[in-house]
Amino acid sequence: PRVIFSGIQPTGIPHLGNYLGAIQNWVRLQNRAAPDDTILYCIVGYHAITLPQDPAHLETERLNMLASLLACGINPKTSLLFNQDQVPEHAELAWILNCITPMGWLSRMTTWKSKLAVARNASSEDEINDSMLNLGLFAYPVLQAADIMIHKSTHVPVGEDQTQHLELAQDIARAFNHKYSDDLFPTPQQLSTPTKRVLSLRDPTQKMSKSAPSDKSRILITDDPAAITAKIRGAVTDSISEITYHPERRPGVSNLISILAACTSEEPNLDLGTIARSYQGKRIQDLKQDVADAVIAKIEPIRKEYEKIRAESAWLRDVSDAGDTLARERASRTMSEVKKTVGLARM
Ligand code: AQP
Repeated sequence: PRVIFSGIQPTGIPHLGNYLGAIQNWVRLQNRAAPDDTILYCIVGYHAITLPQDPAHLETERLNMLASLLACGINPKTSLLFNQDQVPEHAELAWILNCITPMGWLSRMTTWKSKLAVARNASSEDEINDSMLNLGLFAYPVLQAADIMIHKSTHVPVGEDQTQHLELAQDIARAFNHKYSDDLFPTPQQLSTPTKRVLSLRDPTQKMSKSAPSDKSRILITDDPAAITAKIRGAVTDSISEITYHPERRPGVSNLISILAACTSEEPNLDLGTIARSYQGKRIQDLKQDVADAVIAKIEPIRKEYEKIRAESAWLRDVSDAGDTLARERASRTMSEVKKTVGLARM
């Protein structure tokens, strides 16, 4: 039987990239699961605090994320939906994994390298601006590995941008098994979505992201039709009037075509060049109008559901308490095995 696991940071309302790249697939997996599959989805507060967060704001964002996942179709009766930060075993296993993970493996992570580059640029001298980097940020992928491993997960649905972290989790699981015990942890497999990385609407060389400074760079699952239309109309493209699909040369237009395909079809091998050709003789405004309509059709039911669910605070807390309790029971069973394996069992 499969153990399907994934997580998301409570760093803002999910955007179209989070939805098309991850959450939509989580819902599909949940709805098509075999009776003996276990499905776990969590909100990873411990990851969120690797960057500065205002405590009151973080509390709100955690509830917003819970409401968002439920609005997108995660069913707490079939999926174990919980808060990673309420299951201390995640952090406890991360510590043990820290002790077997070479620093070189973490230095190679592109997410770390880009954070390092930003810190270097922010510094007046050729030194690193130390205050922008912390140990948690460096060890972020180890905590991810612990999240996956503490539940003995076999399958991890994440966006294409997470492949390197998932490969690291596989290496860490293998390293633990090799050092201590041959079969305690399964090697987790990535389950990718057919959707390409969704790019920022303001800077199509970057991915769409919750924490990018401009609100106009992302479409949120809570945006109303007018906001969606305005953001798509304002999407940065290029000066060529023809519509063609060229992700490298024309990332802005190609991103719009890819969003259109993802919102209108479930076909994984759709030829995006064919879609582009169907716009021959048309203007970029025509494409943008179709993209806006397709995104609205996808997002509007979710937005309405979110408004309803977010008002039910008592129910949200019940869902969260029930999930946290079950996840903790599960995680503590693995933790006992791990502590025994490494020589830290109860005396
Ligand atoms: N632009 C994207 N396109 C496709 N998939 C994406 N994901 C994120 N951005 C895109 C997928 O969303 C899931 C949850 O991501 P996360 O919240 O854990 O962290 P992240 O990848 O760092 O996402 P953000 O939106 O960029 O958040 P911030 O700005 O807080 O760092 C993952 O499965 C990811 O693949």
